[in-house]
Amino acid sequence: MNRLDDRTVGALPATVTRPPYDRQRLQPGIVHLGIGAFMRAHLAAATEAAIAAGDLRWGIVGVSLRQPDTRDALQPQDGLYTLAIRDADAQGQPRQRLQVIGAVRSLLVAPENPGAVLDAIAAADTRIVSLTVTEKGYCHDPATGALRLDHPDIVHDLGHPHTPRSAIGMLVFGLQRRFAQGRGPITLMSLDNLPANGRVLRGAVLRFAEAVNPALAKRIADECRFPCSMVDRIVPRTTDADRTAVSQALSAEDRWPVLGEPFFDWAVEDHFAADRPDWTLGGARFVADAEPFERLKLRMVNGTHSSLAYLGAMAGWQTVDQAIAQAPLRTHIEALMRDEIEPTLADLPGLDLPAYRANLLARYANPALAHRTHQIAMDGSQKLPQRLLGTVRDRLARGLPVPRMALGVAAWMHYLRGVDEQGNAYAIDDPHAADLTALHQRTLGQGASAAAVQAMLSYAPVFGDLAGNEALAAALLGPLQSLQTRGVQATLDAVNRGELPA
Ligand code: CS2
Repeated sequence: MNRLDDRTVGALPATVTRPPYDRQRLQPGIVHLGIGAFMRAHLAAATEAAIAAGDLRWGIVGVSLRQPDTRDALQPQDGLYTLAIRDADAQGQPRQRLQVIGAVRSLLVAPENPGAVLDAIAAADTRIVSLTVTEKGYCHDPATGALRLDHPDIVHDLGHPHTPRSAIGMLVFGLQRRFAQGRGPITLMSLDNLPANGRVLRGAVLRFAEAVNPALAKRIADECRFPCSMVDRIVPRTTDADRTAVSQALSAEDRWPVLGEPFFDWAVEDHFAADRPDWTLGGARFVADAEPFERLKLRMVNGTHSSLAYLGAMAGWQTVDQAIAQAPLRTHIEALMRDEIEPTLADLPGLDLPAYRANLLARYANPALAHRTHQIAMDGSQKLPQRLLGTVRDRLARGLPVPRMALGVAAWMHYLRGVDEQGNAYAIDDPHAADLTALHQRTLGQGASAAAVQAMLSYAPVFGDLAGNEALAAALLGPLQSLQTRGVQATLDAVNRGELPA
């Protein structure tokens, strides 16, 4: 089978959408740090639409921060890859729509050549540096959002201006190079699932720059822009079976296609230092303030996703569609949104919350994605604060009960025991895994008790000022005891019957 590349792309089956422009004329305009599956199914797809409409100034320089595997797969394909949009037809049969994306113009692997990344940030053509580096890539304290100057990567980077390894170090030393070369202003755009992601990025960059040189920090603050945005598309990890299925459908080998749902949303603040692509052509919306959109998405989508993932993974429900097909879990997730999350959301003009909720349940039921609950369960320490604990704080401050929110938090704590209800062991994939599993063993591992719950709540990087909170501790104890003794299914039934009030 031929490999997908610039030569073979013209011969693909007519049903496959491909770049309708001359890729030789594509100029670089965006440097993207963290060229994983999510970015390739989201930012690159929206940028492709702008390029396809004739604006050839927005080719993407994709940077991998750790592994060479994306570059190794895509470079021999001239940067081309397939986006497979998957859902089910009217009969419930899985189907896919294939599009070959041409927006990725070149690929870099930061550890092999950090200087090339700094040069790309400094390059005259670059007007936007975007990031999908996951929550932990910001090297911040998840509970407060502040950059940790004691983070090992940050400590390393402050001493190695030519060979930084964190995204924050690369940005600051890249900008230093850019200013030294007299290049124009630039936008730094986070696309990660963090509240006020632009402000978190700005805070981290400025704090690092301050430590390098206060004048550099001032210049960045004056000249760079950091728009916040809300991004939404479910993108499961690509499996070897997906590689084979997509390659067969193309009749050409694609070593790294990405999969996504049809749903796409991106609300981005129109706050750029220089120009930007017209991403509305790919389904984006430019907004004045992304915060209400972020809060809606982080709490409704990611908050319920994480709750579902911990409960599902413990019960042995391997994928999101399998989990949401369990009636007690579906009842719980729907009521969690309606009764506990939605009352904490501000009114968004034109937003129909019941319709949003119903659509989200339908997205979870998509049988063609096979999105694994353990994948979503990873990095819980980085995710819980903005996904679950913000809602918990808001409700507790208003004296409102949190029985269903507490079940999600309890499920995360319970998940730390590292073995599901069928007795299958799994690794805790989390930057704080060592601390958290040790804490779990000393506390909840000895049986759920009021003291054990308080000890878990005093884990400051996750819970911050919630340590010692009596109302939350009380709400967690019942679900934890029930999860430990009766399991997920019976606990869901009890919560759905209102038997575990909090
Ligand atoms: C998921 C998200 O992996 C996870 O933690 O909750 O990646 C989720 O699929 C996206 O944010 C949806 O937009």
